Amino acid sequence: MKRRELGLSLLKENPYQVKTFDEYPVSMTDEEIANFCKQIRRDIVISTFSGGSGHPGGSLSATEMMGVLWTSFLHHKPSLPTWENRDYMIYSKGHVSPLIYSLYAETGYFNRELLSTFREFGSPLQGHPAKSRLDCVEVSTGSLGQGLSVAAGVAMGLKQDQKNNRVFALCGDGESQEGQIWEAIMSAAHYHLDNLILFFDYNNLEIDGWVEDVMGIAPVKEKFEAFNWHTVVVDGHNIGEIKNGIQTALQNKNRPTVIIGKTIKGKGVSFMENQADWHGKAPNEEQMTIALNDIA
Ligand SMILES: Cc1ncc(C[n+]2csc(CCOP(=O)(O)OP(=O)(O)O)c2C)c(N)n1
Repeated sequence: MKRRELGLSLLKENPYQVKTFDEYPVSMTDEEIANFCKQIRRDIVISTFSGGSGHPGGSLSATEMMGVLWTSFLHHKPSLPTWENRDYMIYSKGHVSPLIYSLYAETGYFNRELLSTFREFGSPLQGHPAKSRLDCVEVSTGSLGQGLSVAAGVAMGLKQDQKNNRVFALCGDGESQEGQIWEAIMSAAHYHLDNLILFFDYNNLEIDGWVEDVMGIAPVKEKFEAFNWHTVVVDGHNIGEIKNGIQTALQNKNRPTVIIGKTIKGKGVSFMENQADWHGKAPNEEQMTIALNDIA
């Protein structure tokens, strides 16, 4: 209980002056996006602290890729999650719910203070995003390997209906050890789904350690190319590179695009960086204080 109260009092603050808008995308400078991402990191740390559990590592690694997308490219309306002109964002690695909920909060789907109920019994903010609890969740995910197939199916349906909405997805490098991911990659290319853009969070770590030790996946770019995907490699923490990467992906025709983001698990929090141990663990109060200082 004490954790939730402390979390709530911290969430009442808005140190990076994040503003919300009626409709996205909006035009933001790289500095404004960087501040948005700092607020996202802060929320990830505070919500996992409040809940006493959760997945900070892979949430922090994907922060810039999602921060750029959500502010500057994704068409969405926080007051109307089912807006017919929205782009679809599907989190194949659904365990990064601290990141997902923070993106909703910081763009105005709900009040940031709700993040203090993360993983509380009865809260809409369950450990993995559940459409039955929260209508802005596009697809319930958490069982690794499935989300990309859903994204490919949505992209195919939009094409058949001759609609211009785009579909974005996020998957993890450890997640790509699931065979279903490669079935989705194969079918997305076969059906020429150029309205599908996948962010591949290449942080090199999974739950049990280094991806290459558990089950090697390299060379990732070459494998996607062999499956006939358009590939873009970016520094997944560099806002300018991510912007360029998305722009390139949006101009691409006839093939799906993967944006391979070279990232650091736990990015921005000194003691979490590159530590598999911080895959699915909450900070205590002392660790949270250090983390918030690191982010600032
Ligand atoms: C089908 C399935 N098996 C196992 C898990 C448990 N699990 C949750 S996260 C994770 C590791 C994922 O690694 P990665 O995709 O690299 O995620 P990231 O490092 O980006 O957080 C595992 C095995 C799961 N959620 N679903």
